[in-house]
Amino acid sequence: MSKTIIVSNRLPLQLSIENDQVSSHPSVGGLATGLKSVHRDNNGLWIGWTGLTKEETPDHLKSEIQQAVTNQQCAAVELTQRDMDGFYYGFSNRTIWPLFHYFMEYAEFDDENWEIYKSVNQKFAQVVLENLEDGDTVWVHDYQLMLLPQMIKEQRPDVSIGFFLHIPFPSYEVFRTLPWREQLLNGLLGADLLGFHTYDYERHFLSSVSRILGHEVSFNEITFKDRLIKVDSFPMGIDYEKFSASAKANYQQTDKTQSELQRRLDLHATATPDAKMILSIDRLDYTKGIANRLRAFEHFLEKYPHYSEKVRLVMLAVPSRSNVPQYQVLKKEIDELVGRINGKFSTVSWTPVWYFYRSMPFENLIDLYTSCDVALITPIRDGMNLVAKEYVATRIDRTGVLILSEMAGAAKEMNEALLINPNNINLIADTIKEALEMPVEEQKKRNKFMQSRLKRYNVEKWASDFMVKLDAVKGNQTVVKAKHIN
Ligand code: ADQ
Repeated sequence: MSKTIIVSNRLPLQLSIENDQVSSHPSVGGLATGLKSVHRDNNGLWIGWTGLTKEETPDHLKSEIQQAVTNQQCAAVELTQRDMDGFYYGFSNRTIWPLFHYFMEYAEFDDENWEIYKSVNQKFAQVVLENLEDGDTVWVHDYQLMLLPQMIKEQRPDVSIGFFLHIPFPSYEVFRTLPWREQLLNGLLGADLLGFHTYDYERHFLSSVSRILGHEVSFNEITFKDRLIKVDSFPMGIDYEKFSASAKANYQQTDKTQSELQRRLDLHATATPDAKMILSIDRLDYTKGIANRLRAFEHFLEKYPHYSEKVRLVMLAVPSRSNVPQYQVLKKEIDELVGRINGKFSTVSWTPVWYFYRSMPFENLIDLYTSCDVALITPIRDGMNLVAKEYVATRIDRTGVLILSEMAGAAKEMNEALLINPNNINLIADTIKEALEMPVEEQKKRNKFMQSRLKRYNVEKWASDFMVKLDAVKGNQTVVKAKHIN
């Protein structure tokens, strides 16, 4: 029986070693949820890294770890600390990530990291090839594995390969600055179907293929040797049912079962009944525009002083890539901005910014989504941004206002949000005021449209659309080949 092999940098499980015991939990992230049906239904296999380096894995626990991985229908790629430094923290997150998000000044061009990136992609290819059987389909994910499609195709031209990029693909003018631009494009062209979140990213990719490699490119097809490669956009959705059902349950909770966070949020609402809460949630990343968001909130408090004690920014930042220098600088900048705003505007009974620097369990995330009147999401660049979608999905009574950066892929599908340019501090400040004062009827009207779209194009539909298209490409290629032979 043929199967689908999913390949991503991290496996959809969380492994930990405590008191010499291995424990493993399935991960609850968006990708894991979205691909659940592909993974489970088709006798699937998921290949990736466990999260533990070779050095962190004691020899006597190796077989136990192996068992935990196999139990979840997964296969592990073993990576050393050097691999992680050069491939993940190095080439992926100091070269590709900044460049593809238009932070060109942050992009490092380091030959050694590039060599490690290649060799780690080769390690992934090795594990894929060991597990491949005739008729299998391979779906590769994201910017860490851009060379993998070609590495597999060279060994197994018969296999159908899909690739999805979760971050933006930058314009040709930015992409062309990369010293290894040809190699990366050739790596990607090993795939039969390439998926992006938006039509713009798709166009940027096609333009780079045509101008850098000189291949023939039409509307959404590339002709390369005797192969026809399809390129398309598949905007990723969320697990709508999970978010809306959890929000419903949250409304029905009694005091006893409430989380500590929810009690504090309720206390805030009771103590200051006409005060509003604005929510900000992201990984602490320079692409997310967190510093500009704080500056805009500060400007809002200065420009509209009658909002003193009447509004609070609840800001959750999840620690991320904290050994990359730019992330450390950003952390310091955010700490200082929060301190400055709270120092300047706080009163005895009011602190304008509540700042949490940590990850939170899912229930707390729902507490925040359901309690806040406005979500302020202002990335400088973002492939999609699922937080924006999750916020709208949890608004059971359809109240709530989403302020969203036009630089997030999600803005393409969420026209009813208040769209802003994340670099325009004055505009964001005015939009915060507009959001706080938006009539309830208008809030409901806007959210109704967005909710029905999110419900239809949920993450399962995203995954199944991709798989259906990949199957169709395979069918087309067979027809094209047959024509060549005739
Ligand atoms: P990310 O940059 O990680 O993803 P995003 O799409 O917003 O950004 O996804 C973050 C996820 O983490 C959300 O599902 C959210 O619920 C969760 N999360 C956020 N804060 C949390 C917290 N404090 N505790 C627990 N969970 C938290 C990349 C791209 C995006 C693209 C996605 C999917 O950068 O642009 O949308 O992949 O393709």
